Amino acid sequence: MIIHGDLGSGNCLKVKWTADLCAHAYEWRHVDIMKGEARTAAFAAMNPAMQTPTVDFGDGKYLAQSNAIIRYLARGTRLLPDDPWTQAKIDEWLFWEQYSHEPYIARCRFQMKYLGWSADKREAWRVDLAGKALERMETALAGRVFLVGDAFTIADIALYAYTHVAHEGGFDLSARSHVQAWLARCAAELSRGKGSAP
Ligand SMILES: N[C@@H](CCC(=O)N[C@@H](CS)C(=O)NCC(=O)O)C(=O)O
Repeated sequence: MIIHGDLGSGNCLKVKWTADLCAHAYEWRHVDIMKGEARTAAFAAMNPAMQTPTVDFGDGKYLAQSNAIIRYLARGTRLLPDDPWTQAKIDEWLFWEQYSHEPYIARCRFQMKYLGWSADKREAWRVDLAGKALERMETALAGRVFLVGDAFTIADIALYAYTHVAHEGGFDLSARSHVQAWLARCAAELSRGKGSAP
């Protein structure tokens, strides 16, 4: 399996972390999107959306969309328990992350970290929605250890990806104690090492 991605991208890191925890063998191929390396005909042949992460499974099968990829890689492991209701609650977070979190927090981070914008150049509406997303997480994590059930799952991986670097998008997490404690728990899980998920 070849993972095409950039280690500076939260969407790509979700895939690396999941592959590592599940002990999937892979080759990492760096794609520099700032140099247009995802906008080539060769890349489009793998993923017509021309985005990273894209995974080449080596048998003519390609998969894109970070949350679809981690869902596929984590099947049969503790990161995606078999129980249908648990999976549905995980999916709820995965869809929410892509529609109500990533477009605001990750985009502000991209503007500041990659385009060199100052915090005040960010669009006010986007900053507002990013704040609402972080507030939703703070509320959801009050009295909880992880986002779904009592255990670390791909829901946590998906949300950790851009929440742990929210400060790079100009967001201050210091007043969000539940999010901060959860980030530390996620970091500990991610550092448990290759193959710890099954
Ligand atoms: N919804 C997609 C978003 C992927 C995405 O936006 N990828 C960015 C990097 S984080 C990218 O490859 N952009 C290349 C481009 O737009 O040219 C996912 O979750 O994988």
